Amino acid sequence: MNHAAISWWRKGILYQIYPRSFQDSNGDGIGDLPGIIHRMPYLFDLGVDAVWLSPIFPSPMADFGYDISNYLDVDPIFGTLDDFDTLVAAAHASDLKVILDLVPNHTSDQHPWFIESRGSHDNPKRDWYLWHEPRADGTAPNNWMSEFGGSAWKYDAGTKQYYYHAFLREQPDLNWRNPAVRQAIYDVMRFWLRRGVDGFRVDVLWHLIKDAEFRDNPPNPNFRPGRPPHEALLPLYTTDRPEILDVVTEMRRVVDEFRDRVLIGEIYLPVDRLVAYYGRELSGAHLPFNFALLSAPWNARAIAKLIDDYESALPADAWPNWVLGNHDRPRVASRVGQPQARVAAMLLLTLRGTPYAVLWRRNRHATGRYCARSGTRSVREKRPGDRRRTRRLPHAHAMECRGSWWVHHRRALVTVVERLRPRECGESRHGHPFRPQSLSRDDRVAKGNA
Ligand SMILES: [Ca+2]
Repeated sequence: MNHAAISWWRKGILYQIYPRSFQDSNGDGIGDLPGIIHRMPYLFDLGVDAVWLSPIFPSPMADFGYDISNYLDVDPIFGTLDDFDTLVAAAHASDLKVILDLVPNHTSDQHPWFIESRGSHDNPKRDWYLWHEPRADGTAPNNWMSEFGGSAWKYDAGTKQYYYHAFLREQPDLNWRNPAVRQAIYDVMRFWLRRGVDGFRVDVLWHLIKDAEFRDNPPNPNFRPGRPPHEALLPLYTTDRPEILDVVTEMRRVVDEFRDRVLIGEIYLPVDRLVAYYGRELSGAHLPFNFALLSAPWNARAIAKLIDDYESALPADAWPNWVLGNHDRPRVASRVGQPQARVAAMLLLTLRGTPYAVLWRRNRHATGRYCARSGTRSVREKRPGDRRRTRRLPHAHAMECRGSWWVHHRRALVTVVERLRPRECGESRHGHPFRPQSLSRDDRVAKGNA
């Protein structure tokens, strides 16, 4: 392989910034774009190749910025468009790429599009969202459930119809079957691409298209009590509909209107379905997130099978990727223990493909499973099953590392494990040299059970 020719997103290291918590510049206690600009030398010093900014757009913050009320501006708490332009210029001056979060599945209920849409049945924007008549008894149109618990339908007394929201009721889903909606979001993408952004991480990409007939989702025979309530149903008619692949292809075309940009998809699906998002002849996402490691049983045989299955399922020439953790999930060390977390880092960085790892900064408020400020846990306790309230950790930020097979792994290992691990683990940088540990104990257990 000619490593000089491969794309930056295959060989680079990407650093995820949670702007709210990264660096405050004006003393209001909230991180902002000037703060990120101020910390550019730190990013250069880390040696990362790209930064991914979690949402910076105007938002009522019902879901920490994943409820957007204006796609074409910067929320005043983060700064201004001028600040953003300065950030991109400063980054590019040092060959650092900038990736934005794109949230196309839903807007805020305060977005002008939705305010218009809910105004009347004949408003031109009415069909931009998913409105439906109640059933004869006045109840919700079907059994679809919000990922945050309860019905996914919210009754609007003004127009006597329900609207669909896969997440919070303050996040009405856009109607991606409407061509005008597609063009509007594609124009949003172009707006930021023209400003110089190097790509997008697309939020809940597999959610965009819902069943045209609004059929009930079937019960999940494997549902276990204690799991989030929406898992009682299989999301057959609410996610991963066949038409989504046309949308992904269209998004890729928009990205390809500009040189050397990347399209990354957030997609939680089994491997066999996930790989479809690379698109026909790789016309889809460059990198559909492979989250399989997040839920894999932590033993060598299971992981080996997972790797084999994924590699076998990949389309020809598709570039693999592996996610060991992200901002939505508990720390890997909380799941497998600190010693195995180091094994996991070694595994991640030596697998073929682009690795993603979140290294939560050590926080003295961390408790139990979550390395986050103390408030996070109490939010979770207040809203059982409300995953996103917990997932958006306002005071934590994450390191994602990316590297291409072989050439950059050593660099990634040095950067991630040696430089950041001591802060992550709260250990002396010099007191605990990196010592990989084998999976043999789990392997023995597996053999013993065989
Ligand atoms: Ca601030």
